[in-house]
Order: sequence, then C-alpha cells, then structure tokens
Amino acid sequence: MNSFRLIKSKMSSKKILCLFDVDGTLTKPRQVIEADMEQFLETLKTHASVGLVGGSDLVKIAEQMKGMSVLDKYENVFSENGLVAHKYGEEVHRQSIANHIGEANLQKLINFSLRYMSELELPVKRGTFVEFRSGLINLCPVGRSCSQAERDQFAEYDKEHQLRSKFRAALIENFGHLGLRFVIGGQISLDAFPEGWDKTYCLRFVENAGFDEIHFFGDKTSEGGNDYEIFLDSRTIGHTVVSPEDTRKQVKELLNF
Ligand code: M1P
Repeated sequence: MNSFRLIKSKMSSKKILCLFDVDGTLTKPRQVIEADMEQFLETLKTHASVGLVGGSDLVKIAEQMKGMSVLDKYENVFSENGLVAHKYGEEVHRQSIANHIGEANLQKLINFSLRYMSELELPVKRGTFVEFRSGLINLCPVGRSCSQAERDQFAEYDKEHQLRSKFRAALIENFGHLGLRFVIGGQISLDAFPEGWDKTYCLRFVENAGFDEIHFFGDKTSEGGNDYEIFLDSRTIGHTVVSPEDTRKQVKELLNF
C-alpha cells in the first residue's frame, strides 16, 4: 500500500470529530452558509462526526445555518462557546453569566463599557451596544443594529485604528481581576465571559464520547481571538483557516476525499 493509501486507510478507521467555528470558517462573517459548503458538510458527515462551536447565540447561528433545523443536522451544536449546548437536537446545558459573576459586578462591567464606548468617535453609531446573552456579554462599539454596509465600514475602520484591541486592553486592566476574559470573535464586537468559558468549554461534552481525534477549524486562532484557546487545547488538533473555501480544502486534505 502506498503511503497516501496507508494514511487514508488509517484515517478512515478512526472515529473523528470535526468541530467548526461558524463565522469566517463555514460562512463569511455574519452571512448565511453557501450551498456548496452545506453540501460539503453533508458529504463530510459520511466520513466524520460534524459539530459546530460559535461565539454567537443560537438564534444567530441558526440564521447563518439556514434555520433551527441546524440542531437536527449536526450531532453537537454549541452556541455561546458551548455555554448553551445541544446534542442530537436537545438542549443539554445552559450557563448563566449573571449568576456566576453577580449583579453588582455585571453592572460595573456594563456601565464601564457604555461609558468607554460613549467616548469613541466612529464613522457611524447605531443601537444595541451591549447584548446580554445567557453565558456571555457582547460589547459592540458601532451597535449591533448596524446595517451590513455599516458593519463592513466599522471592520475596516477598526483594522486601521485598532479600536477593539484598545477597548479590550482597557477591559482587561479594569476587570481582569474578576477572572473575566475578553476576546475578539467577529467583525464588530468583543465577547466578555468568565475565565474558562471560552470555546474549550464545549470540549467537556465531546471529550469522553469515544472520538479518536477531535479536529478544530477556526479563523480567529491568534491570541485575543475567540478560537485561540480551543485551537491550542491538548484535546484538539487545531487548524487555522482563512475562509470557508480554505476550510473545505483543509478538511479534504485531512480526510482524503
Ligand atoms: O464569530 C463569532 C462572533 O460573531 C459575532 O461577532 P460580530 O458581530 O462582531 O461579527 C458575535 O455574535 C460574537 O459574539 C461572536 O463571538
């Protein structure tokens, strides 16, 4: 058997989980999954188990994956980093940041963030600067109700002015002592959550499920990005991707199909 076929046969006998970030990995940021990627995941399911782990809440992940049927399509769907976890379509876990850090600290964080964001001068500002989710708080200087064009404009402006990195540094300085972590997940916002509630959180639901290998694919794998910890975790084999096309290419190379 040549080495290519040997690798292929070894891979196919293994029980593999491919765990995917959503934004920038399966879809363009905050966009709906394209038909060829959807088809690709269906084919992949015949070679490996497929799971999703996004920083967004379930509603946003479902919007991007063409509806709540996402829960039936994939064995494991982890929203908010797995702080809300679905297995075979059933919710099996839900964490609460409010219970964990307490109302007083929560309000300090929200008040500080609103004050900080109120002093930023941006090309445009819209609404919903703080989004309270079950397991994390999303902080968004431009406001989550911005249009797609305004979102793209902010993303460009942020690249030039590093607004989110500076905001992140201020948050770490003021709230790091509370055991809070701040990461840049998408194009326009930051996520805040307690230490350990990053994407590695979801691994507790799959690490003892009999997989020989857990491969993680994400685009924000550098320090400060929301894929960083799970990418480095010893329970996963991490892959950095730069686009949905790149994800497909890397998965095909890995599983030889
Ligand atoms: O990619 C995951 C991120 O997606 C959104 O980011 P943004 O709106 O900044 O593009 C948010 O839902 C964020 O919480 C999440 O981590």
